[in-house]
Amino acid sequence: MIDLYTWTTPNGRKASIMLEEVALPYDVKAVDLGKQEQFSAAFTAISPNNKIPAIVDHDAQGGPLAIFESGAILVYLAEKTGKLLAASGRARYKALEWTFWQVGGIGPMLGQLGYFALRAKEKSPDAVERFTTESARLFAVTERRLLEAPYLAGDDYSIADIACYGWTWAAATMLERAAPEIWGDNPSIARWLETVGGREAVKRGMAVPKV
Ligand SMILES: N[C@@H](CCC(=O)N[C@@H](CS)C(=O)NCC(=O)O)C(=O)O
Repeated sequence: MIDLYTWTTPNGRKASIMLEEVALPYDVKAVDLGKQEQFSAAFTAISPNNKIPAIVDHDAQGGPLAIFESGAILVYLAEKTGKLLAASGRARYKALEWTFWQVGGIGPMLGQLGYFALRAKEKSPDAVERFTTESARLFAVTERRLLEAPYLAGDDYSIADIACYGWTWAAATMLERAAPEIWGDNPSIARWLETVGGREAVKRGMAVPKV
């Protein structure tokens, strides 16, 4: 059995979508970020960076294994099950490339945009401008990629699509209406959101955790 430590955020949902896709049984441990539960001693022992998602695989070789960072979790679960990441060759590196592009780009930039535009006590037009421009650029990259290929890694659905789905869905839902000048016109992203969002495993993963 795998324990999944998560909350109602796009990063957390990468792990729950993946667990649903590969059909491994898992136990959800909700970490309420609003109550600062990510800083508890018990969670710090599992996720030393105090962020969700994290997993503990009680059936790992050599005994229970704790893993934090969504990219590492996606690769681990793909390799454990032999699903959604090619074992070798070009397809593997395309999937890793777009997965880590998400972890280093879309996640942090959208996270900072959300903070400076919505939650910061002092408004910083420079910071809002910086993260708005970078977010728009990243979605233009996504749109171009999905114009040339059905999925981010190429012909096949992979961990790269799982990494990007939650953040892209959240951005499309919020920015398309609130700030169309940031979101732009993205027909290929819209097609991909419908395809990926229509998967039963994705629907189930997006509903985790139940709060
Ligand atoms: N690079 C990390 C980012 C994880 C992350 O930012 N998690 C957020 C929720 S979406 C979190 O736990 N925030 C709590 C905090 O910052 O205190 C990953 O991809 O797993």
